[in-house]
Amino acid sequence: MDVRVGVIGVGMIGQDHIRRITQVLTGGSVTAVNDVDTARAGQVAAVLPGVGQHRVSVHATAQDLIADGNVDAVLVASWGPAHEEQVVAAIGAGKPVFCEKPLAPASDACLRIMEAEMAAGRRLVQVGFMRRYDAGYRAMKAALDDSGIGAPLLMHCAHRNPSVPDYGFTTDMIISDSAVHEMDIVRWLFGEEIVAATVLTPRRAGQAPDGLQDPLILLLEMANGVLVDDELFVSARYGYDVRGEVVCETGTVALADVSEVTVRAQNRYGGRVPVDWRDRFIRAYDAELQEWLNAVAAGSAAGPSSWDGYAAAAVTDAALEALRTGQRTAVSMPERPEFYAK
Ligand code: NAD
Ligand code: ISE
Repeated sequence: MDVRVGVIGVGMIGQDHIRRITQVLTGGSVTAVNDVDTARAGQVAAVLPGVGQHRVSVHATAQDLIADGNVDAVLVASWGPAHEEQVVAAIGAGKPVFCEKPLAPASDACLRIMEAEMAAGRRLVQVGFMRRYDAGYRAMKAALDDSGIGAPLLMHCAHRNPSVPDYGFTTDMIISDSAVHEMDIVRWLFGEEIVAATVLTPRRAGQAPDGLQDPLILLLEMANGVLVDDELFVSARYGYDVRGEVVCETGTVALADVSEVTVRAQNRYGGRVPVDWRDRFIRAYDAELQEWLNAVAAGSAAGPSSWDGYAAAAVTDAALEALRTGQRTAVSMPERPEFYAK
C-alpha cells in the first residue's frame, strides 16, 4: 500500500512536492493538507485525486492533520519558524516526518526536535537538504573521496537567486534560508564540522528590495582548516545560478554548467540558466523524496537527519552573530549524540 502523506504548508515547494508525490514518484499518495491560508489549502486539495473513494482532507490545523488516521507520514513545507512545533507534534504521534530546510531557523529549536526524536527512540526526521542528491555534488564528492587531486584546501561557492519572494524576506534569511544549503553541503562534502563564520557586506545592489543587504559574502572555516567563501546574491535577476569549485593540492573540481545544450550562432555561443530552484534541482528533489517514501515504507529512516539540521542551524546562529558584529564568530556545538552516529 502507498505511504499516505499529509502535507503541512502548500505554498511553492509544498505544491511542487505534492506534484512529484502524485505524478512522478512511486509508493506515495497525498491524503491530507493543511495551510494557514485555508483558501489555498482548499484549492490545492480540490484538484488532487485522493485515494480510492477517499477525497483529500483539508485540515484546519496542523495538529488535526497529524492526528488523521489516513496520514501515515507528514511532510512539513510551512515557513521555517513553524517547523519546530509541527515536527515535534509529528514525532509525538510516532509518524515519520520530512521537514523542508531549515529544520528550524535557530539551533535551540533544532535541539528540542532532537530531544523529542531521541525520546521517541528511533529516527523519524529527514531534512530537505536536497543538494546531497544532486548529480553534480555527488560527482564532486566522489572526486574528493577518490583523493586523486590531493587534500582539499578551499572552496568557492556562489548562490544566486533571480529575486526573493514578495513576503518580507530579510537579510537574516539570506543566511538562515539560503546559505543554509552551503552550510549543509560543505559539511557533507568534506565530512567535517564548520567551526567559525565571518560575514562581509559588499556594495549593495541597486535593485535589492528596500532594507535588504544584498549581496553578502559568508566565510566558513571547517575543522580541518578548509576555508569556504560563499557569495549570496538573492536579487541577481538573470537566473538561478549555484556554483561550486573546490581547490585541492594538485587539482580542482567544479560543478559543471547545467545547460542541456550550448548553441553557437552568429559568432556567439550560449546556454540556458535555470529559472529557479525548482528547475535547477528538480531531479535532486525527486531523489530525496523517493528515498524518504522508500524508507518510510520499510520502517527505516534515511537522508539528512535532525543532527544535520541542528549543525546547520548552529552555523546559522554564528553567521547571524557575525553579520551583526562584523566579527569572526566561533560555532558553538555539543558532541554529536551516539543516536546520530554517522
Ligand atoms: P511559501 O511562502 O511559498 O509557502 C509556505 C506556505 O506555508 C504558505 O502557503 C503559508 O501560508 C504556509 N504556512 C506558513 N505558516 C504555516 C503554519 N504555521 N501552518 C501551516 N501552513 C503555514 O514558501 P516556500 O518557498 O514554499 O517555502 C516553504 C519552506 O520550504 C521553507 O522552510 C523554505 O525554506 C523551504 N524551501 C526549500 C527549498 C529547497 O530548495 N529545499 C526551496 C524553497 C523553499
Ligand atoms: C529557498 O528557500 C531555497 O531553499 C532555495 O533552494 C534557495 O536557493 C533560496 O535562496 C531559498 O530562499
